[in-house]
Amino acid sequence: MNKKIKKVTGTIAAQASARGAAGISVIRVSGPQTKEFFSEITKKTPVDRNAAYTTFYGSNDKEIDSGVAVFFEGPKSYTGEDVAEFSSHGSPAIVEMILNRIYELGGREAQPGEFTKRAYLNDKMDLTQAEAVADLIESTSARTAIAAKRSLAGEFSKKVGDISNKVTGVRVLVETMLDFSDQDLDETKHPETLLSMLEEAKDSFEKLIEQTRIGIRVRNGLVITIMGEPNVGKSSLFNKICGSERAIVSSKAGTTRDIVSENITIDGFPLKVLDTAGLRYSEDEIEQEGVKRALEAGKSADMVLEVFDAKDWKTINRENKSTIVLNKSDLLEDNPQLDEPNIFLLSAKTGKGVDRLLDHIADQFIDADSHESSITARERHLRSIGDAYTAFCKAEKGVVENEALDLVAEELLQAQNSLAEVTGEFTTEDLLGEIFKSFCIGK
Ligand SMILES: Nc1nc2c(ncn2[C@@H]2O[C@H](COP(=O)(O)OP(=O)(O)OP(=O)(O)O)[C@@H](O)[C@H]2O)c(=O)[nH]1
Ligand SMILES: [Mg+2]
Repeated sequence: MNKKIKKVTGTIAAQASARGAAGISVIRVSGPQTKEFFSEITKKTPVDRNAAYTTFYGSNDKEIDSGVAVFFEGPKSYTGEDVAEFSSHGSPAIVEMILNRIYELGGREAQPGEFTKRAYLNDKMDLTQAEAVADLIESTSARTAIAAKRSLAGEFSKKVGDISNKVTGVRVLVETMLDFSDQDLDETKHPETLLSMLEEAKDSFEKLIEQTRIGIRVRNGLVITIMGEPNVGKSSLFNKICGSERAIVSSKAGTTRDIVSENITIDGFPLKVLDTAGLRYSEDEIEQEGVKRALEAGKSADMVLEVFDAKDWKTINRENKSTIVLNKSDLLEDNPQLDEPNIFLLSAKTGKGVDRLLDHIADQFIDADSHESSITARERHLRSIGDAYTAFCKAEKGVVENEALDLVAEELLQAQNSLAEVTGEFTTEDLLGEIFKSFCIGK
């Protein structure tokens, strides 16, 4: 495993702004021929970090448009290479003409995320920061955007780096203890010191795992699945929560078949809400499949809202149910006595009581919010940190149980390597391909 797998070659170009008609479109160029392309297209000599108002020239020196051209001399640029940005009028036709001129001059179309991949390969950022670029672009809520910005600024990498340093410290001590007998070691290199260092590193590991879990939630959003028997008003509640008539509502039991999903935000946090088919036995194959999907969606949800008709409130089995919604409260004649905090009596029809449920959902984010330093993270990070932690715990057990220190050192090295996967110090071409393919072109 080696970070610098392959240096990328060629000068790449792509539209960096969104496609379609716009006030302004930005075309970005990066690579060794950038200066040459800049001079050909603007008929001006590129000056580092200077914004020049200029004419853009196409093939045969034909004028295409006028706009602003900026040149960033490498390595002080986004990608670490020479970079140019042409801001033209936002017509897709103009963008196409400028790009065609660049291709004619020997440039090629950038692959998805290739600018950021170059930034990573040229040590302008590590892998978690590169991923944070995508998180930031894709963020649909203010909280996610702020957390992604923190990861981009290197806060996540720093947390990983701090633990890696602690593991290195432990490893160095273990290696020293391997090489020298107890008598030759001063008191800073004794087993008690080793144990306290292990304990400190373990604490940091556990904190990081928790922060990473929260980071994944902040990035992906909470998934809330609405479940219950047919006709209890699941789709009505779904529509109320989402503020739209997205799901079909009808008095016929078994209306919803497939999963209906909607992304919303509550207090600036992203949520994905799923409406599901009513749970019942059915001979109908399509309905059976719908029920199967509903059960699967329930298993993978962060939170399940179990909906019932409020008239049945006395007979509901409350065991093992996290959030119970008693719907159709508007049809009740007498008010049930309910004081459990996880039971919500409401009417999806009138909206009464829905706010209390939304507050309860928002409370699930308190953890994430209380983390001033919340970052965005991915499952991939949690897997590698988890692997590192497992190896680290084996090392700790080895020390406590007086196992051979060379085995302990081996586990610590394994822990370090797994941590290095997070920031991309060690990585594989496959992983890079996987990460950057989800980027948009031009980033
Ligand atoms: N009075 C009253 N009627 C409601 C309320 N919520 C839903 N309904 C009615 O109950 C019926 C079923 O509503 P849906 O939202 O389609 O129920 P569902 O649980 O999604 O049903 P399936 O998709 O068949 O599983 C419809 O006629 C709704 O108008 C409520 O709070 N009060
Ligand atoms: Mg429904």
